[in-house]
Parts: sequence; structure tokens; C-alpha cells
Amino acid sequence: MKLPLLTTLLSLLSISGSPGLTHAAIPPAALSSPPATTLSQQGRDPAQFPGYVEQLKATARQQGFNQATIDAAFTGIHFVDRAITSDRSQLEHKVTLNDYLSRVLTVGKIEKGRDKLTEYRTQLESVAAGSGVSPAFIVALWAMESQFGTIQGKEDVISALATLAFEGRREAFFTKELMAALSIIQQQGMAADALKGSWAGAMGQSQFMPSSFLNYGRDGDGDGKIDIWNNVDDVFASIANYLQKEGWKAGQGWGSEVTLPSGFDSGLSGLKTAQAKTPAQWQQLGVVLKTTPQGDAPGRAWIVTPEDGDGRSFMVYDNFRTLMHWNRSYYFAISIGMMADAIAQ
Ligand SMILES: [Ca+2]
Repeated sequence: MKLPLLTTLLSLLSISGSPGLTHAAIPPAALSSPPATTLSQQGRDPAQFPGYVEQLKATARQQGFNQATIDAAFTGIHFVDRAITSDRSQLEHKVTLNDYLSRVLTVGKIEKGRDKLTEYRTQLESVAAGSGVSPAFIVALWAMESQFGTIQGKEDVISALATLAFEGRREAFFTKELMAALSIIQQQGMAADALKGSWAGAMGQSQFMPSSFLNYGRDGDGDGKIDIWNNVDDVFASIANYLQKEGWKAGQGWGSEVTLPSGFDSGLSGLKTAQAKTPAQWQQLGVVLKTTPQGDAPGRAWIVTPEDGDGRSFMVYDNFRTLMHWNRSYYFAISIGMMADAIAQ
């Protein structure tokens, strides 16, 4: 079982109160159950896929891609049935925060995270110095997205994205990502079959969608290539670059778990900019810290209760909102913060 499916499905289920943030990475899936319906029952016959691919090629030409790139990208294209079944099944799952954390934040993963932090300390501190993102958060994201690079997905990304565009539920989104993948092939001089990722098109050790690769990918070791599949320097630099570009506050943590007073106005909870208060103001309202937050004290904070007023509550900072930009899931962002705190030294 891979964890990131939970991330994906939770991003769909648990984002109440988030301020219109966007997906960065759609992680791979594995614990999928069989689909309730087949594609033909949905009205689109896989036999029509080759014709659809021709339409995609025409779109690519209209967008200015050269013929060599188009030929290279679509040479091995095939229908990825698993992309359809996984995309459908993710909507059917529901888990609690505690279930989620027990699966993704294991003792073994924390121990491994500490080991990795030590093993790559030199590179991580160099990246941290340039970006303001502390090594523990880089490693936490690396851990959650790909189990420290060991589970990246083996799907042909061009085929997966074309299949998901063909499915039609999010055709515009996946077509845009497919065109971004063509840009990577053209810009990086990569072979199309080197673009490997999840069934949803998330690639490499950071599980970047192609558009995220283009926006945030960074050459960490200076060899002129951005290789988020094989080169940890590039992986670390790309993760940190993402967070930095999306507003990471150097020196600050993500937040901490809190206890809310009885009768707390649930309307105060949420991540909208207007809902921010200083930690002192929240404490005056009766909010009590359950754990000591790491990092510098922030100027503003928000209260989130992921399970809609029932369950655990958290006081979170700007960096939490940046993590929510990476993946629009409270559960995901909380797991990253807890992982980073657990491995930080
Ligand atoms: Ca490189």
C-alpha cells in the first residue's frame, strides 16, 4: 500500500475553509478498489482513444510544439485503464485524521526521516541556506510524496495524462498537464519514456505534476538538467523552491495542536486571510496549546478543525497555508508539519 492516495482523496474531502488554493501535486495511488462502472458504461469507449490522441496532437501543434517533440511524446502512447479506475475509486474513500496519521506517520518513517536528515545534512543545509526552508520540511515532503524516493510510480506519464483527459471528468486540467509534459520533453531534451510517474501524472521523488515541474523544478547540482527522478540534489532544490515561491516564512514552523474552549465559535475556524489573529488573540479567546510549536513566533495564525468541528484542532501559521498550496488537504499539511517536528534536531 502506498500512502499518497490518501493524500489525494483527502484533498477532495477535507478542504473546508481553504482560501481557493490550488493543487501542486496529485500523488500516486495504489490501494484502489475495483471501479463500480466501466468506461463504456460512462459513455466513452476506449476504442475512441486513438482518435482522441490525434486531437491531442493537433492541439499540441496549435500550441506551437515542434513535430519532433510531438512524435517523440506520442510514440509509445497507450490507454491506461488503471488511471481511470484509480481516479474513480478515490472518490469513494473516507478516513479520519487519526486513521490517516496512523498510516502515514509511522515510527519507522520518522526514524528513517532522521537517518536521511543526517545522511544528506550537507546538501539539505545548503538548500536551506538558499531558500529559507528548513531541512526537516524538505525531508518530510520527500518522505510523504515518495517514501524518500523509493515509490515514484512507474506509469508512462504521457499515456496516463492522455487517458485522464480522454475520460473527460477533468479534461481541461489533464490536457493542460499533458501540454506541460510536452514542454518538459522539448525543454529538457528528455525521452518521453523517461517521464515516469503515478497514474495521475505526478512525477519523480517530489511527485510534481508537469506544470509544477515547469514552475518549481530546479537544478540543484548544476549539471544543467532538472532530474527529480534520480538526483536528490535536484529533488531537494525543487521541493524547497516550491515552498519558497509559495511564500514560505523562514524560521517559522507550521503550527501546533490546540484545545478549543467549549462554545468556541466555529465560524472563526478556517484559513481565510480575514480569519487570521495573533497567537495571543487566540489565547485570549481560550485557545490552549497542546504542544509547543517549533520555530519563531508568527505574526498571525488560524484555527483549523479538519473534521468539521469534531475532533482535533490546530493553530496554524503561514507555512501551513503554503503546504496547503502543495496539496489542498488539511490532513496532508498536518502530517507534513508533524513529521517535520518529529525529525527536526
Ligand atoms: Ca541537475
